[in-house]
Amino acid sequence: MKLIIAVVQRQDAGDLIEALTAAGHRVTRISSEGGFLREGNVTLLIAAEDYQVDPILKIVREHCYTRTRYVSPLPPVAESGEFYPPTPVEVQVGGATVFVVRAADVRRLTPS
Ligand code: 2BA
Repeated sequence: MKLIIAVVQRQDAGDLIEALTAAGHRVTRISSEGGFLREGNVTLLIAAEDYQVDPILKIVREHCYTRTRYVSPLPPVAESGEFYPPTPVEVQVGGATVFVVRAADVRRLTPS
């Protein structure tokens, strides 16, 4: 059994979750934020049997797109009176960052 942790862009999350649930997978959506861009993204938790991992990754690949973002880096330390307009740096974000980790067990607990 595996736990798939997928960090995806918010714009892709809705369609991806729909496709995963339509294929019979259980998904938990967590709102998250990337440490580099400090922008909201979405982290999905998907517990799956080993044989389901490749089909799940295929669905993730099909629904997550690469997008270009521009980041303004901090300007260098300037002498007083000098002005350095920050030059935006191009960054490619996505498709998805995926961690596949071994899960010992998945239990759904109900009151006995
Ligand atoms: P962020 O940390 O906001 O990163 C957004 C994008 O910025 C990254 O896209 C990457 O292209 C770039 N980037 C990140 N750190 C950088 C750095 N130190 N120098 C230059 N460029 C950098 P992705 O690689 O597609 O990552 C998208 C999001 O996935 C990340 O958002 C973060 O939330 C998550 N992520 C990526 N790699 C991770 C890792 N090793 N561990 C945990 N989360 C990760």
